[in-house]
Amino acid sequence: MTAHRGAELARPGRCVVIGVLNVTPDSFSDGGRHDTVDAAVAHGLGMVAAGADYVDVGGESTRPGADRVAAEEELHRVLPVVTELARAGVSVSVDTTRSQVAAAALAAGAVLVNDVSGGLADPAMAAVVADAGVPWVLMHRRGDSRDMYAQASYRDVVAEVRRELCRRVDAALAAGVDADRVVVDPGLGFAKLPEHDLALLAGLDAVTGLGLPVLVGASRKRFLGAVLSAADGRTRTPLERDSATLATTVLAASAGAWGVRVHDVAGSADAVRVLAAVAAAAPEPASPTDLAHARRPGGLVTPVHTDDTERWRSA
Ligand code: PMM
Repeated sequence: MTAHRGAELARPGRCVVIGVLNVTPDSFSDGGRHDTVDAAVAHGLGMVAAGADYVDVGGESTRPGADRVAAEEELHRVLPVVTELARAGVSVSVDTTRSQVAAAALAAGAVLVNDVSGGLADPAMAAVVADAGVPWVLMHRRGDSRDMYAQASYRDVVAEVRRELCRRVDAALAAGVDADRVVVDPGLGFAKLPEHDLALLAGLDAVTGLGLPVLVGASRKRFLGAVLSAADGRTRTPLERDSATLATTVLAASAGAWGVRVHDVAGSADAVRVLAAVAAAAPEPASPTDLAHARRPGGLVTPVHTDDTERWRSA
């Protein structure tokens, strides 16, 4: 069973950056790059030095068409890396849909469970997360990596993803998971075509409007390659999509996302810190004196941000 210790969700006062560490031979972007424990741990530590708040360790590829790996193999890939990083003081997230893997990773020191199935793949996952008292990322998807594009059909992708995420949250809360520890993720690229990913980014307000922390995982994904395809049809390789990813980090953080999950940590870590500094330099809301001046004979008060347009409109 997992240790009863609990962990709070990181809230550093800016968008959180989660570094991706896939210890798989075949993930679409970084598969096969960290094929020894030492190499994976070194990469994880490097991401923390570059500004990552969490390192997300995954041992099963979610690449479209990928077959599932056995639980024993997933454990074998993930556990030594989680153990070493946690021992080094890193906040480790485990990217798994299996309760058995989550429980073992939490016992080895992981502090967050990132579940791309939103709890659907393993009915025992909710109890493991509730028992451990750790944050749980519930990501939206339909089907699994073998068949997800068959279900990439939406009339209104933003509304449907929002509704389906709500169901996953309801199920998590009903299973005893603490509402303060639930994060939702629209699941870019999972049972989504490029136009769906773009619509979800454009409609992120509808997801943040749920009032829960939102994680966005756009890093190096196919839709960015599609946007940037050259006139001759050549699309960027995943490794050529980091500056495009940075644009999505700025967009997500500006829309109020709790966090972004990225491969190139340095760029996103810098970007979210700059955004936070700019936000901190924004003018204070109007003082009570300003509000008194803005009071209208009819008893109406202009909005707290008494900008000229608002004054003009209500004059
Ligand atoms: N994407 C991937 C894997 N895990 N987890 C969350 N919460 N959100 C994502 O968008 C997400 C994820 C696939 O990307 P990868 O193969 O580069 O890890």
